Amino acid sequence: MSSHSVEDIKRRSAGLRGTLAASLADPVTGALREEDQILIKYHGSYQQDDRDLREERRLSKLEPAYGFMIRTRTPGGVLTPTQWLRLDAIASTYAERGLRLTTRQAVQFHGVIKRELKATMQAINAALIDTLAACGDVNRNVAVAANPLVSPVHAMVHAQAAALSEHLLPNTRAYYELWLDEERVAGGDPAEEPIYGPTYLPRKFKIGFAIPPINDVDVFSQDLGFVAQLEGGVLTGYTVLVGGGMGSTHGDAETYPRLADPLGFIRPEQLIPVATAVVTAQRDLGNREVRKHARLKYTIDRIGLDAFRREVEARSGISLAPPKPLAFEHNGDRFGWVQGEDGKHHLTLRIPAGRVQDSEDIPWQRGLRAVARALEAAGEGQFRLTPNQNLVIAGLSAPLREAVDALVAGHRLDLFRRASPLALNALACVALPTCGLAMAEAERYLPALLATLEAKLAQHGLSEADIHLRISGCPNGCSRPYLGEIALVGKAPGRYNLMLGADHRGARLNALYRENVDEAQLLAALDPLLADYAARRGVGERFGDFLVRTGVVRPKPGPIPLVLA
Ligand code: SRM
Ligand code: SF4
Repeated sequence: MSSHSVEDIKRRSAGLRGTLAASLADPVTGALREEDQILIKYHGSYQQDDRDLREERRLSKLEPAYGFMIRTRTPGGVLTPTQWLRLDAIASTYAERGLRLTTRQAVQFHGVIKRELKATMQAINAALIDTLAACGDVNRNVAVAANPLVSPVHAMVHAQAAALSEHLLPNTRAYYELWLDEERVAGGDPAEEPIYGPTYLPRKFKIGFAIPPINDVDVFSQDLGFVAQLEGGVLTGYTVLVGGGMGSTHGDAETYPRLADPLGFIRPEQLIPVATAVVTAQRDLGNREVRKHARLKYTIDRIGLDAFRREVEARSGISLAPPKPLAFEHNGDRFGWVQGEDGKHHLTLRIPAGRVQDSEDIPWQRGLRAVARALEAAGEGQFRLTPNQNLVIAGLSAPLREAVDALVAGHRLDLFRRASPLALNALACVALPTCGLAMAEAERYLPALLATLEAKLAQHGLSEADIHLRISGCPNGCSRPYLGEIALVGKAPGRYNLMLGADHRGARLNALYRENVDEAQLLAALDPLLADYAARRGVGERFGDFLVRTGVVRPKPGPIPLVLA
């Protein structure tokens, strides 16, 4: 849909209401009216159809098998055990394929049918979780480092991130009227949208908080990133980054992944005014003519970083101090038990592609239900979703740790003890059958791809090599593939662009190495590179760094000079 149409739909929507109520009530179809398909995103849901069934249904002259994806707004991915149990029950009652933990610390449900959407939304809200602004041209779920080691700082940063998430919510009551039966105030909304205005943002907007030395949120990929600065364990402020983003379009050089640039340094109490200034600057300066060029990264490339900084300073009335050096050691998650600074125990579990669904091998959903019940009964602990589709069982006393350990082992949830480093760190987006934009498989292909690549690594004596693999079903980049040392970006069924050479800190983008390869061509391309890596790598040298040092790929330099570690 063109920018103009989307802008018009937003403007005419009466605060994101449109004709959603009528669309939902229409019993003749499982779909919504076209305009309402746009508006429902702001309520945290997407209309999709099962692509596996498309052709069969077309031939049978049936409408597509429509189903809705629902995404939670869960800043920093923090859930109580009771909330987890509620979401688990919702997945079993209304959705298909269990719960899906996302790359932005949300839970997604897939395949909810239209006539059960409202009941599902109500059940989510009854768990004190909402889905407002989880999708659409607004600020999305705020991502926060999940690193359990630094729990006191995590709690502070998480509280600020949650406050920012609330602050940036749309003001409209449409969500509460439509899903929770709130009475509409005569004459419309009591308040306008002071932050967003009548047409919201030109495009989606993403905020992430990192706590060094771990860059688990891939902070350079966010529109707006905050890197916590700690002195003696105390939060002294944030280095602000702007203009990251992953999405691109095949064959269109004017769209590209981009890493965020450092804008300046702020004190903790300056967070909300500065974030608001960045959001409103993008609201007013972002491209509303061409949606493909509407993200903040293009605004910054168009007007320049200095001009953008001046804009933010003028709007916030705050002069930004120079950015601090950023000391990241790695991105991704670290698995297994750790004892945090608070003395509590935390367990990071590997959940392949974030899919919490019982399989023949591992009863993920049943096992995590048992863990949540144990936490709930003990009255302690949290579930924390990570930005890499994994799960931290956080904040346990020693006795509860023992009980959880037994449950985890009993249900075989301790995949992190058995999986290869390659498998532990791999990310795959959802792709088929639900994603309407997928050009190739990702999540469903991941197990077979891992087995093939693990065999290839073993041939070269590289089974223990910690190589970051990411796969996306299209160039939109939902698994942040341009930050993978090896990445596959879907082009067509069974075919991918092979990208190589990102680093381990999320601070260097990879580069295109081979276009449109199938699996055989992929293995043929990787084979000599892996042989060379096995023979000539330096001590501790990562695969991505090796490929850059040896000139196999020449990625554009990122904001690396700032990264000290
Ligand atoms: Fe995404 C669109 C799934 C994180 C960039 N993304 C979609 C849609 C909604 C497809 C659509 O528009 O019809 C996908 C739904 C698939 C499904 O069936 O569930 C989808 N994105 C996801 C998730 C579930 C991937 C996952 O496997 O975990 C992630 C949900 C995040 C969340 O909880 O909010 C998800 N998407 C991302 C990320 C990574 C991140 O945010 O850290 C990116 C890259 C960062 C960025 O935004 O630049 C990302 N998604 C996109 C884009 C490209 C945006 C662009 O600037 O070009 C699209 C397409 C679009 O917006 O037009 C997209
Ligand atoms: Fe869909 Fe593409 Fe995102 Fe994968 S990267 S979930 S295929 S939009």
